[in-house]
Amino acid sequence: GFWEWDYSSRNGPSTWVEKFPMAAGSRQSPVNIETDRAESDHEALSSKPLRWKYPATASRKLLNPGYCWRVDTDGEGTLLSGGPLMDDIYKLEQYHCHWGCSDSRGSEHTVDGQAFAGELHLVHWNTTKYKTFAEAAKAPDGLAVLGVFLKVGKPHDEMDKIARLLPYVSHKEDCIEINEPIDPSKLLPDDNGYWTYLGSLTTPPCNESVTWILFKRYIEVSHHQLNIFRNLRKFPRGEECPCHENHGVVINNFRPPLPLGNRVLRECGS
Ligand code: SG7
Ligand code: ZN
Repeated sequence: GFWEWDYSSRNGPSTWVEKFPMAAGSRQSPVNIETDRAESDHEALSSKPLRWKYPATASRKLLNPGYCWRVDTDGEGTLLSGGPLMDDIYKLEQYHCHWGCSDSRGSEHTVDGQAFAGELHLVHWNTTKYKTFAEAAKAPDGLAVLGVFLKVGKPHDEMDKIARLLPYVSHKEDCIEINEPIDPSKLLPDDNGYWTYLGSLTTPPCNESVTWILFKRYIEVSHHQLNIFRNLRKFPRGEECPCHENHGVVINNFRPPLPLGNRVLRECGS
């Protein structure tokens, strides 16, 4: 069949560049956050605090695209602005997650070389400057992704709403409508200190269109909740598992860090 990118040894991150030349660019994500190197340019970032609004009713569908779980929103009433985004208004398009095979790996970004058990991404697009998500995804200031690190600890109530629905989208291409509201703001840490830098989508086509905003504080999810993520299948319902790797479950769906190069890493708050 057609070549499809994934996270396997065969079609994984090191091979993406063959079909997606952007993956070899100098503004790629994720990166390792060297906390010592972060510039705390207080005025520029804190003069406009980061603010967001996410009505729980905006979370519409839960899907398994075969390489993560994803919640698609209708964007209605959602907003992200301030901080590195200045006065531009971004809307929430979707949120999804990356995780490992064990609790010691799974995040895409690392902090001083340390990986977390997972990383939640809230993907937004700039509605001030662009007309559609697709148009924004091609522009250098088109997208903004909020990243939240996941650490294993106590179960997370809001994440549990997702975990309890995942068995209904166990196979690739499965999709259900969300009826019980899921509030993405409840998936964010209490403190809003963050690191920010200019980067890319972490999956093909690896567009260099993302302003990354990574919360310094992690949230806790339970080992059991992560195991539910690890039970998703990479292949469609009714199909035989085509892959001999890991019995076709979605694990280690993270891209390893790439060089920050001469990009600036900024921080705001603690
Ligand atoms: C996940 O990460 C998916 C992708 C997403 C990609 O694989 O959520 O979204 C879709 C529509 O499948 O790609 C264009 C896009 O949002 C990369 O997003 S990320 O950089 O935040 N990890
Ligand atoms: Zn992501």
